[in-house]
Amino acid sequence: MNAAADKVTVLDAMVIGAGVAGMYQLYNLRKMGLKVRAYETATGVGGTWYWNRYPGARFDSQAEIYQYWFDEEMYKSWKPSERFPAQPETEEWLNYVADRHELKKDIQFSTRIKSAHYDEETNRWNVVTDSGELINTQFLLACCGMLSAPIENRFKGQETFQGETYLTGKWPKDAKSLTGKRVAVIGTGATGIQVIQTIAPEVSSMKVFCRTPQYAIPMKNPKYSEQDWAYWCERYDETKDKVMNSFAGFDYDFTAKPWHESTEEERLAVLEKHWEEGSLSLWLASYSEIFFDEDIAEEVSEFVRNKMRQRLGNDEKLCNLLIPTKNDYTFGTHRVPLESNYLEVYLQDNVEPVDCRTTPIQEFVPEGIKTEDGTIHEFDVIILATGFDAGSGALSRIDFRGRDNRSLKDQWQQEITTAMGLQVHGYPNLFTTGAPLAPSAALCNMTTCLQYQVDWITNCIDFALKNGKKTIEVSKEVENAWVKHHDEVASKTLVVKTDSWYMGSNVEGKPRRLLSYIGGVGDYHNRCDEIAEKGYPGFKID
Ligand code: NA7
Repeated sequence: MNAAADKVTVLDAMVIGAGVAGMYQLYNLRKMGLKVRAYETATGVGGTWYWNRYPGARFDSQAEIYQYWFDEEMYKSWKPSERFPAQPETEEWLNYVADRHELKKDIQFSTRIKSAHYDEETNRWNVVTDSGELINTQFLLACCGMLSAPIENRFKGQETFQGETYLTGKWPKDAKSLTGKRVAVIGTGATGIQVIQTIAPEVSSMKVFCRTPQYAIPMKNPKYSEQDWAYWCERYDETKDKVMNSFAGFDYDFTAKPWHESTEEERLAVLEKHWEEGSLSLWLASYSEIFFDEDIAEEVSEFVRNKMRQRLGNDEKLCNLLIPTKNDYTFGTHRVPLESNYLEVYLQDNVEPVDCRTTPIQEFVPEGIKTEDGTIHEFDVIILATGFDAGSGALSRIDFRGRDNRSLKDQWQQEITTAMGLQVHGYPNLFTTGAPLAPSAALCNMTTCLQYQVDWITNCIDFALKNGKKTIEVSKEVENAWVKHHDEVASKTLVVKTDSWYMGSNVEGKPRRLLSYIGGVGDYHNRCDEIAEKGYPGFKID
């Protein structure tokens, strides 16, 4: 036992993570009067918005809804500069939230949690940090993030490359300037697209290693004036209500007349209206049929493809490389990225796409990247925008042991299950946010779903404590019923037929299951509310 381990910090509740969810969880539990502390690996608050400081990082939810709803004055006093603010502003905002509510004094930074073991004798959790510090807590709140475990070692020989390698999800604060550099970007997901469009004007040359193409939608990102923000402040209650009840936690929802009841002109008008909107509404508020009906999905896909073809000047080679076909997947079954002049980048002289479908990356070499055709592509900098072990990844990095010493990581290597993404049977008093099988990332505006989950968890703990109880554990029956319902809803959609991180297919060996609940945020809230209103049937509260 080292010196740090001599002392045990005893808590009522411990929060892991100080991102959007962890900060709010800390706030809530502290307000309840519990002795609570949060632990965070980073040196500051922000979670996603701390780590993803890559060029061009910004959210795809509008500023008026990427918000907390527990402090109206705070909403009104923070004035976003534009509709989709970039990472620095969002990190600043989360610091503003933390400072306004004096959260930092209860957050221990620069600390990674290594293990958390449940003690069945005392009904408490014993947690160990990377410095060997011990924490003993009754409740454990894992707010570890949905997309916070970047995949770091995708390629053979990565360490041999002699230039700079940057991982988007761990972009260093002191990253060197890319101006005048020969740069490679691997990955054209939502992240890669933001990087590519942002750095294209400054690098001397850029090769983009493209594999699966994306249906790209142009973002409209006007600056927000005082008057613009005053408009949203007047609609505070209305907007809050809308986000909590819509399909995807946004302030827009599917309201168009059903596809089959509409004329061709009407459909086109709806699609054009959403296209002009310049947000994710084309995906999450035009025709819900795109999630279920292959023919409709194909027609909407063709609408998007046509727009993309025009932007690429109908260049056959670029169109073939950058526009998804029906054989790839249809629009909306994969995370839809919002972008700004992303496609136009490929028309620049200093940008060259490399087709990873015909010439996959073989390995990294000291000079750069070797593709399977034997070509060595030389670079000064390689940027990895290669994604995350989503949902289960961040939680599996911690050695969680529940009753009977069961391991969450081992369980999830076999099958990923949760009850509403909030608890897992066998792990009493452990609650999770942003976990598999809850609505998440783009199928839910993250601030909406995380706040709801935190509120639900807080109320559940409050219920137990007010009734003089010490432990809360979801039954296997409730968990099984949720998984069954989740799968039934998911199986009706085209999303489960498409490979992407939504299905865990970007991580070798990961069990396949849709990681986000797709029954709709409003529906999820109704189901979870009902459980709470009925006194948590199926939860063992002792
Ligand atoms: P994504 O969406 O998982 O994208 C990762 C990208 O990396 C994607 O284009 C992958 O191509 C590509 N990739 C991964 N491995 C390789 C290899 N070996 N060769 C070539 N290309 C590769 O991650 P993001 O970070 O962009 O987005 C994740 C979420 O974060 C996003 O949806 C937002 O919600 C925020 P593939 O598709 O596998 O062919």
